Amino acid sequence: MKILLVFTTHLVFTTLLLDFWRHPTSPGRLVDLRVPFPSLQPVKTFLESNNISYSIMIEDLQELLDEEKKTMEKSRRVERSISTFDFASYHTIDEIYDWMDALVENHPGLISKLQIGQSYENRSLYVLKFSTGGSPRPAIWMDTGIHSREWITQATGVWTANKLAEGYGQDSTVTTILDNMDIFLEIVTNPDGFAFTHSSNRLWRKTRSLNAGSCCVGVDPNRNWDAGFGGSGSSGNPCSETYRGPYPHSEREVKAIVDFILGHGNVKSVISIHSYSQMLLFPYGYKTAPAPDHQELNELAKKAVRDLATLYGTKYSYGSVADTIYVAAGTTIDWAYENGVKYSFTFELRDTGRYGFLLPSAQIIPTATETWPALLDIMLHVLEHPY
Ligand code: INF
Ligand code: ZN
Repeated sequence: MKILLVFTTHLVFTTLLLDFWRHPTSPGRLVDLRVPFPSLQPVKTFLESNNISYSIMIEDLQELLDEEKKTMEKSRRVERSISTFDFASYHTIDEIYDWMDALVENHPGLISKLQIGQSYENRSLYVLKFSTGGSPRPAIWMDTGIHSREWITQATGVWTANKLAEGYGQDSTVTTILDNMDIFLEIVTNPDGFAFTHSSNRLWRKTRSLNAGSCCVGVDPNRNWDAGFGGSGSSGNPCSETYRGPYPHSEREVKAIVDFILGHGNVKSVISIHSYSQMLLFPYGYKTAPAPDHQELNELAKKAVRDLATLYGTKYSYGSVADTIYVAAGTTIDWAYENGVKYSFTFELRDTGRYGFLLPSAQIIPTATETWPALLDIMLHVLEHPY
């Protein structure tokens, strides 16, 4: 009976073009599902006849998409007229890349821009380097937007870069951190996907590489890493949102980071930022065994989410990926951890599904602001626990 239900579920869900925003984990856990209008009635019937309870979080997605577009256009007009950058608005890749150049120009002694490679569609992969000298200092790696539709993450990356730039020499914590460590921040980690979310499909998650023998495009760049590659929680089907790719590091966007981190040789922390679900996660994801540093990472995560909540009361859960969400093979933080980066974390930023990936831009600054103390907790801990 159970097997039959799983089987029919799969059949129903694939033919109805359903999009899991939050994936099914263990039985009894929540899932978030985007349902195309023509599939609405069949889905309701299916759920009701199987006694599966549900509630509607977003009545009309198109309304939110239209709203988001309108808000962006309005902000763009204001920015043009007074030539400034609006941190409370979502931006295109060109706008973000231009802003990065201006930031570097305004902080020449602190920030530089590195190009670590090119995307599948030949866009530049840029990393902001925050450094006060003496390389190779112990370093923190941060990336946002590896899943392109998670727009709150690139926006938080921009805000955080600005906060670091303004904080050095002003804020004692930032100054201490940057007097002793370097920070590398890749804001648009999946530029092809990001451009595609602006041009064609706001909800695109994967890269944009073509898959041999399939008409489906893209690889999940958070299943493409060489850590338990090919294991459960990743798919071998190019049409899946969690397609792992043909081999580890097949994606240029992933390989560029691998080469950078290994080439640097002194990266002590990797912080990979996703949305949504309000979680702070650490290894492992590809297996349920606790990481050798589980206790220390767990304590640090606990402190970070407590400090995050002090601003607006935003509640985060925390723990290993496998314990907290699901087993997922081939992820960034497992690769980093297995390659000697002890302090490897993934944030899942706001919200818990009310808006999901379409978080209103009014929440950009509150989200980035509350995340900041959690980031500082991790960085300070790294500084105080050299290894
Ligand atoms: N969800 C998880 C995913 O990639 C995030 C994650 C992070 C899983 C780290 C495993 C390890 O499936 C999202 N939403 O992408 O952000
Ligand atoms: Zn993600």
